Amino acid sequence: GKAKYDYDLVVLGGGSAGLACGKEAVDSGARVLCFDYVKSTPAGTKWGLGGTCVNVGCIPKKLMHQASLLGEAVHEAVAYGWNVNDQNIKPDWKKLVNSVQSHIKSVNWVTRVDLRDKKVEYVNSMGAFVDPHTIEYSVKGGPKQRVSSEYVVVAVGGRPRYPPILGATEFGITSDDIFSYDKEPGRTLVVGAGYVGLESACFLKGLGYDTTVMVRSIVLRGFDRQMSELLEAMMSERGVKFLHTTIPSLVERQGDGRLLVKYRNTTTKKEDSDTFDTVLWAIGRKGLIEDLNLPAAGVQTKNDKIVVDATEATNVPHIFAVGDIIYGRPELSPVAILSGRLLARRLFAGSKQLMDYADVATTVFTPLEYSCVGMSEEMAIQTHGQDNIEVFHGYYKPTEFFIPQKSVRHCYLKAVAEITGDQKILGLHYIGPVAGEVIQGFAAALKSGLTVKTLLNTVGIHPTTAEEFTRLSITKRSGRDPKPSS
Ligand code: FAD
Ligand code: NA7
Repeated sequence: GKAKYDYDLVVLGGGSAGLACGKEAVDSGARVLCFDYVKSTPAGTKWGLGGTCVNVGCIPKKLMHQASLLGEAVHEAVAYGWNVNDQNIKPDWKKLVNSVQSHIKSVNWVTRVDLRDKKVEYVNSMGAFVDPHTIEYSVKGGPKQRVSSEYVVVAVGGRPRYPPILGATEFGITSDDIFSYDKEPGRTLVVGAGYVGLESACFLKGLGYDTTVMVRSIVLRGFDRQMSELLEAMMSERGVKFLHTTIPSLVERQGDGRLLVKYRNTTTKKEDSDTFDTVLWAIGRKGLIEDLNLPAAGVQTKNDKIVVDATEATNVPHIFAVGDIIYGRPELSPVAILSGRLLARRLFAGSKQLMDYADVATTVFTPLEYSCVGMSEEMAIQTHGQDNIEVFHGYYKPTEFFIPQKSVRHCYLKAVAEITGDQKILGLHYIGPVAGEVIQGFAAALKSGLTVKTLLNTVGIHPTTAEEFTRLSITKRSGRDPKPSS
């Protein structure tokens, strides 16, 4: 008979979460329509299908990170006997941006073809609720149209925030602009010391631009304190400057075109100012709930996010939310993808499996990267008590650092474990080369109940840096020096 609704599933947002959910639903026989639309930034930047990760997040970030690492590697190559003239080497910013953007364009294209092949209908438009089962949209300024759906999945993600100060949107840019920025960043002020701020500051510094990070409170709030401070020290060693306990108050364009930033140190109360070519806001992201007309559907929100239960259902049982738009969950692409896919399987393939948000590994892509899985030391102390945890730690020297005499001062790792029995591991933390590659495998082990006993009975792969995890013999409690002897 005639279906009650036009579609089984309408997905709002074609990013990591929405596309994964839509594609999986079609695989289970559902009729799916996906809306995706990108509003341009105040600086005029726009992009294609695929969401934040592909266009203005993980992917371009990793490419710029790589570009910056290669700059370091050129100097190391000389020590290894390569005849390269490493004096005055400079990146060509425009060429880098072009390379990054053409990769993104190819991913946009593949994404589109994939949707067509999988028969996920796609409309390049914003979608908004008119009632709990009906979405209104219009294509390219055309007339308003409506579709109805049995289920609606909200996967609209977020966008960078701007501070409420004069000149912020007019003169500042964000991570939404930097990866396609058509002029060289030059002397740059990065405001915000979260994950995005630190990564941006590092690739800009690595590419040769004078970079300052303005920190309101502490770097990497939410991450392990010791590791975060070590990371900051590593950045300082590479010449990234920090303005501590400082907040901006004004951005102005000077006669010479450069940007004058006024700011205030909240500890000393001192006002100051400096001049930059680029000001990059990295003060966090806000969920894109404004354009959804959620009141028409009766969906509950908290701050700028959507509240869901363990099944990703909102307070309206047939409306769900996945990805960055969910309140209180990690803002990471693989989290968005897996939760979207599992939701589709529950809706259309009879699955009961819930998304497990615990022990999700993550990496901060700074020149020495920081990766971790599980609890920070603070969290372990808070949940288990100081007396019930043991922290194994050590500094180490990557073999490949010796020849170019690269600093090993910040190569450090630790395992936070229960103190009794086989010492179940609660968290693993590593600063060093290719941290994400190192931690990914250990993340699966930790999810399988990894203990210190097992870890120390695992034979290492020599010579790697990951093998340091199999040699963690010094506990913090012992007071022994965690520095390597050789
Ligand atoms: P998004 O990918 O943001 O997709 C939402 C889509 O919906 C967007 O295209 C949006 O324009 C569209 N939309 C919004 N409202 C509507 C509407 N009403 N109608 C139709 N469409 C709408 N994660 C990692 O795992 N690793 C990383 O290294 C990493 N690096 C990052 C670096 C940066 C600079 C940033 C900003 C993020 C990074 N992330 C990283 C986070 C990752 O990008 C996000 O977690 C992920 O993209 C979230 O996916 P999503 O589907 O929830 O939202
Ligand atoms: P985060 O992790 O929320 O970090 C935001 C940073 O900006 C943090 O250091 C904040 O300091 C700082 N901040 C926030 N508001 C202001 C204002 N008004 N002025 C100055 N500084 C401010 O966001 P990110 O964008 O880095 O990362 C979000 C996610 O995207 C992350 O989880 C990744 O997965 C990708 P605070 O600590 O609040 O004092």
